[in-house]
Amino acid sequence: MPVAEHRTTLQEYVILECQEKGQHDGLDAVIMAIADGSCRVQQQVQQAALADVLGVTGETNVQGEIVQRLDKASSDIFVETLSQSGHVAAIGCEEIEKPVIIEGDVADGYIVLMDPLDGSSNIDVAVSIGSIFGIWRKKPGETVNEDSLLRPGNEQIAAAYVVYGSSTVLVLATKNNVCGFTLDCASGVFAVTHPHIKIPAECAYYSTNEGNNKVLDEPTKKAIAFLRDKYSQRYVGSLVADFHRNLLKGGIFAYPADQNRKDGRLRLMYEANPLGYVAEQAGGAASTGYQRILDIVPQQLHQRTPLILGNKDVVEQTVLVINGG
Ligand code: P6P
Repeated sequence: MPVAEHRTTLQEYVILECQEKGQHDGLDAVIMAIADGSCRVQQQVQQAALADVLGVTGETNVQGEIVQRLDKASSDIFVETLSQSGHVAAIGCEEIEKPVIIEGDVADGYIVLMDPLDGSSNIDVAVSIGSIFGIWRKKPGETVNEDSLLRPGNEQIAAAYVVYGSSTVLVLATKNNVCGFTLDCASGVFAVTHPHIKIPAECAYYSTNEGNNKVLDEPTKKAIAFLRDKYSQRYVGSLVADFHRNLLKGGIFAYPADQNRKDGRLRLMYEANPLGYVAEQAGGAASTGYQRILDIVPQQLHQRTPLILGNKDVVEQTVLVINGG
């Protein structure tokens, strides 16, 4: 019986990564809090109807969207694990209107912006969903308040997402390094399965809601037509699932602004910024169609943005078409 090879665990990886990067003390505790929370969320997602966690809470969130019971449960789980990590000073969350300020002096803490469960419209039909996290370092000596969370994406020191699909995969990005870990559900341990992720040079797919085509402005319609002519369409309707496939196989995701959504649909702080960071560290790009996502100076915690995300050259070509090139 061959001895199973030892796969580096997420815990081992983050400790080494923090040592190599330096000045990332406590980041390993934050990442493990995300991992621990995602194990608990995964159990609920997999149980779903059996555990009577489907359906809606009857509330609407700050976005004005109907809150799925799993949205609320996931938000509560990650707020708990991150708060208990001992290294998180504040949390911004899609499901919570105001920032969660962690009491006590988390001197060298981190600020985490999260979408605890993205794609919740897919929960009831057993389609892949995900969790998204952007991580900023608290400014030294800063007393954290609401404005502390309004940091541009180019100041992130790490970002991560978890996709709850046919397997549960956590992808962690730090400077120049993107690595994927798969959850062993029996042990609750994430082990390395996708080391040194770089988005493939060849773009294979484009992901967009073609149903919105009728409400796009003309330059954006031309950009989508450009993509349609060159690539195969794949659209799950779950940002994390669409992005994860494009990151591994080569592709571009586009949710531009339209007549009904002047600022786009997706959120800057806890969707576009974290995934834009992952994309850039894997050799890709993220744009609004007019500027780099990570350069946006945020004005509000829940502000939205148009998003074009994936292969760097295809993002650049798409931006060129949108701008009349
Ligand atoms: P549409 C899911 O609700 C979500 O926020 C993203 O995960 C996804 O990319 C997008 O909305 C899908 O939006 O308008 O195509 O249903």
